Amino acid sequence: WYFYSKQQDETPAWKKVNYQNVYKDIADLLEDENYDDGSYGPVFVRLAWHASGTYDKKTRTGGSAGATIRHAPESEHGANAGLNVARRRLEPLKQKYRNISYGDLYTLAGVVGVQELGGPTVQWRPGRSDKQADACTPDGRLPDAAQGADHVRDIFYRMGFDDREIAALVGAHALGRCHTYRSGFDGPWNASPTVFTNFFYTELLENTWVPKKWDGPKQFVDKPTGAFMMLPADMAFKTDPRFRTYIELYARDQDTFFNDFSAAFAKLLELGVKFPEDAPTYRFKPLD
Ligand code: HIF
Repeated sequence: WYFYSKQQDETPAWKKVNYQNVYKDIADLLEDENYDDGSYGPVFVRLAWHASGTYDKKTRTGGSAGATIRHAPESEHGANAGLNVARRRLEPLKQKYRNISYGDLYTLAGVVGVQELGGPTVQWRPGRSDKQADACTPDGRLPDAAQGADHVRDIFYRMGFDDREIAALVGAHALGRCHTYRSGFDGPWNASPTVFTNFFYTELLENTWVPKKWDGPKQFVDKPTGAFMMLPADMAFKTDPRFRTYIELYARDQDTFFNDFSAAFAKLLELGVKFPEDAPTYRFKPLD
């Protein structure tokens, strides 16, 4: 058996994956004219964030390392409603690249979503190793959209972010939309939900937002058209004076937003991950 074990391949699984190829294959999965606004990019970004945003810096639990978001009960937490759609879309790539971990696949899908929809490049490292269901985090670690600035701070400070980083992250709500059958909320934040822009900030500041008249949960719509929405938690960035300083900055300076978002999103995807020492940092080129 000594002989046999000597001949075993000792290369760790994460080193056997060509991540540039995975990037390209994820990018090829984005477009689908029959899905939502035509792209899986936004829901991939949400998957990457919800896989990572369970991190608690005090207990050093949660985060993307174990990809516990794919297991019940975490997969069934209310905040994660609808993310099975994103995981199912990515599953063929897990089969194709057997050596990639789910944690790496889900976070890389978030990078692809941001970059291929026109956002900044986001540094990314491989080497997360998956955990089983017993490592699932308790419910309640992701933000409740019905609440305000104090709650948003509680949640993101727990992960280790400061006000500027939180304000930079929230710009991702330029992407995608709310679905009544997932969160109960309804509608996109702006007119181009499949393009990464600083429109979250410009729309938030420039529009008059009024409570939507409906039977659903409290949310806001823009006054002239009613076509766009804000969550109560989004509105907190306009009313809270310390958040508002950064909202104004990112509304007038898209480059600063892109730089700050890139750094904060990369940090989010790495929360709680112990990378192998020789894990390289990638900066993938967006495809043409
Ligand atoms: Fe979201 N977010 N998010 N979010 N989110 C939703 C959708 C998206 C919050 C709540 C919601 C972030 C922070 C917060 C994206 C990305 C990010 C929805 C609607 C809710 C309710 C889900 C649905 O019905 O499909 C709250 C309360 C947050 C704290 C402020 C991050 C910064 C903005 C961290 C982030 O990156 C994306 C993308 C979507 C769109 C998903 C889609 O399917 O289109």
